[in-house]
Amino acid sequence: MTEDDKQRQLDAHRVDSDGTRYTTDQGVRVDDTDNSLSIGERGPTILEDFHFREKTMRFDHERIPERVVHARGAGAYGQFRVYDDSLAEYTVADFLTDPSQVTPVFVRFSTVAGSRGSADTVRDVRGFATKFYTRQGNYDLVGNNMPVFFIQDAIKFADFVHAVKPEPHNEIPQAQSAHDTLWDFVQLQPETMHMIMWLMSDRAIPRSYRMMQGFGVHTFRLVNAQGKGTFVKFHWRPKLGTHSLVWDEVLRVQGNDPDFNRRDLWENIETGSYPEFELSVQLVPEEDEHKFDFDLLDATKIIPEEEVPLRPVGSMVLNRNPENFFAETEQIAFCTANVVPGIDFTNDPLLQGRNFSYLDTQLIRLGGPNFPQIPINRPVAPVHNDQRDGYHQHMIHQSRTSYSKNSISGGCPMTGVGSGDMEGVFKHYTERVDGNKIRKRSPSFEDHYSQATLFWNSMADWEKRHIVSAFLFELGHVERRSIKEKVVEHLTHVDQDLAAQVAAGLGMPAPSGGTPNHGKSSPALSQADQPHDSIATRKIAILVADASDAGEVEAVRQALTDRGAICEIVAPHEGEAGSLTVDRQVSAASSVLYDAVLLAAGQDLAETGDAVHFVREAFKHGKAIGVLADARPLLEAANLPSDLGVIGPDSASALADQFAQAIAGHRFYDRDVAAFSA
Ligand code: HDE
Repeated sequence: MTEDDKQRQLDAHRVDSDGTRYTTDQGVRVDDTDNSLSIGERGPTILEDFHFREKTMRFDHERIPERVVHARGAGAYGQFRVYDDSLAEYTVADFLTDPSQVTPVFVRFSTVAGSRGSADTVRDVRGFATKFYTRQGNYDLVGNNMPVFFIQDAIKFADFVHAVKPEPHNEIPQAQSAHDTLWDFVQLQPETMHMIMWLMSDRAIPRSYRMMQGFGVHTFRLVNAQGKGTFVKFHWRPKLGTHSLVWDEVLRVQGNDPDFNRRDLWENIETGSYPEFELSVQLVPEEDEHKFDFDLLDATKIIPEEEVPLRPVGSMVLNRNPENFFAETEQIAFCTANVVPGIDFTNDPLLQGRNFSYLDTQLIRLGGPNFPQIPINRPVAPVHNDQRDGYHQHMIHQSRTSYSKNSISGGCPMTGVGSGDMEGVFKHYTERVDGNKIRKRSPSFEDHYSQATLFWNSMADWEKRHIVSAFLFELGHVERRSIKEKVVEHLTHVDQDLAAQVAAGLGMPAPSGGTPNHGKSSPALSQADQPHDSIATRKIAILVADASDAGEVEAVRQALTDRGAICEIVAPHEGEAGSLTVDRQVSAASSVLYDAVLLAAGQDLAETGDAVHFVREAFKHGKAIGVLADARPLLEAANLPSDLGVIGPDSASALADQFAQAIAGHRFYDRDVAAFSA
C-alpha cells in the first residue's frame, strides 16, 4: 500500500454534488427545500413533511463534542520519506528504514486551551500530531511544539486542564493562561516549572505552524529484529526556521485575523509553498538509561542536544489541504497507542496514561467504536479481525464466524502465531518489571528546577526580556497576591535575577533564598540559534500612493519575490495606484499581518494617519522597514526613535539585498521600543 492507495481510499468516499439532483437521505428526489409542507398557504406545518423533519434532524445533530483539549486546529496531508536505511540497526519499522517508501501522512496543528472557535495566536502550547499511514498500520506521533510537559503523571492531567481552561463560575478567560486557577496549579505543582519557562517564552506564540519545531516529548523505544530496544526522542525541525510573533502583535492579530495560523497554513499549501519538516531522533542505548542527571521517563525533562546529538532521518512535506474541514480535520482521531512494529513505549507514567485516554476520548467524540472506519482514520494496511457491529458499522462482514480460534472459516483471520507467519507482526517489547503496587513518584523525578534554569541560561538577552514580560503579563492578571508570591519563590530556584525582575514588576521586595544557578546552558534551545537565512513565504507590505515610482517598487518587489517572499501592495484606496494594482486599502490592512514593510510613497502617505500608524506599529514589533528614496517624508512623519533594521532611504538597487537580509533576520528585538507607542 502506498500514498496512491490512501488517495484511492479517500477518493472512494468523495461525494461531489456537481450536476446532481437534490434528494433525501433515502435517495428520493426533492421538489422544493425552501417551503415546508403546510395546510394552505398560511396554515400549520404538518408532521408528514419527511423532508423538513430529516433536514432539521440532521442540522440539530451536526455538532460533535469538540476535543476536550486541542479543540482548535488545522490540518494538512503530506508525505514522509526516510533518507536511508541506517535506522534498520535499531528498528523494524518499515517506514523508518525503507527509503523507497513514500508514507502518506495527515498532520493536525492545534492550540490547547481554547475552544474550537478561539483565536489562533494565543499564548499556548501548539499540538503537532502526525498520523503516518504506513504499510504496517497507522503510526501516530502525537507531539507538541515544546519538548516537555507540565506534569509527570497522567493522573494529574484532568487537574491541569481544569486549571488552565476558563474558570468554572463564569467561563472566563477564553484561551488564556493568565488567570488565577492556572497559576494556583503552578504554584502548588513545581514540576510545572520547566514547561512554564517554555510557555512564557516566544515558543508559545509561533509566527506560523510552518515555522515551529515539533517534539514527541516522551522517551519512546525503537525495537530491532533481534528484539533489542533503544530509547528514542523524536524531533521535527521546520525548513523555514523557528520564528515567533511578539506579544503586543499577538494581541492585535487576534482581532485582525483570528484564523492567522490556520489561514497561513492553508494559503501556503494552496500556492504551492509546501511546509517541510525534518524528522530527527536522539538515540540512547538501553545500557545508558541511568547515565543522565534526570530520569528518561520524566516528561518534564529534555535530553540536551549537546549530550545526545540529533540525528536527521527523514523529511515530511505537507502538500495538500483537506477538502472538508469536518470530515478530515475534525474527525481525525489520534492515539499515542497507535504504534507499528519497531516502535514501542517506555514506562513514562504520562505516556502510559495517554495510551488509555486517547482511545477513550474518541469513543465519546466520534460516537462509538467504529471511528477507525471513518475515511481519514482508515489505515492503508488491510484490516481484518473479529471485532464487529457497534454504532455506524460500515463493513458488511462476509465471514460466518466472529471469533477466534474457529474452524468454520478456516481459522481466519489468522494471528501471527496461528498462521506461523510472523512477518510484520507487532511484538511487544519484552521487559522485566518487578515491584510493589504503590502510588508513589520515583525520587528520580524530584528535581523540578535544574532544566528550567538550563532553559533560562540558554536564552538570548531579548528572549530573557520577553520571558520576564510574559511572567508580568500573566501574573498581572492573577488576583490573589499569595499565588504571585509563591510563583516568585519558585523562580528563585530557577534564577535569582529572573525572580528579582518579576518581583520588581509585581511590586514585591527582592526575593532572598533560592538555589544558586548551575551555570549550564544548551545553545540549541535558543531561537536566536535557529536558521535565519530565508525570506521564503514572508509577507511584505509595500506602502504606495498614486505618485509612487512604479519602476522602483517593481524592482524591490522582484528582488523579494525571487527569494520566495510574498508582497502585497497597500495604498490609500483600492484599484490602481499609478500603474500598480492595489491588493489592500491601507485602512483595511494592518501591519501585524505582515513580516516587514517597504515604504514606497512620500508626502501623500505622510499625511495619512493610518499609514503613519502602520509604519510605527511595524517598527514597534521589530520588523524590517525598507525605505525607497522618495519615501523620506513618510519615514520622517513616522518619527522612529532609532534606525536599527530601517534600511534606506535609498534606491531600489541599493537597498534590495540589505532589506532582504534584514527580513531573514526576522525581527530587530534590540530596538528600544519600551517607551514607544504606535
Ligand atoms: Fe494530549 N490529549 N494528553 N498531550 N494531545 C488529547 O485526545 C492527554 C499530552 C496532544 O490534533 C485528547 O483526541 C492526556 C502531551 C495533541 O487531534 C486527549 C495527557 C502531549 C493532541 C488527550 C496528555 C499531548 C492531544 C483530546 C497527559 C504532547 C491533539 C482530544 C497524560 C506530547 C491531537 C483527543 C489532535 C489531544 C489526553 C498530554 C499532545 C483527551 C491524558 C504530553 C497534539 O485524549
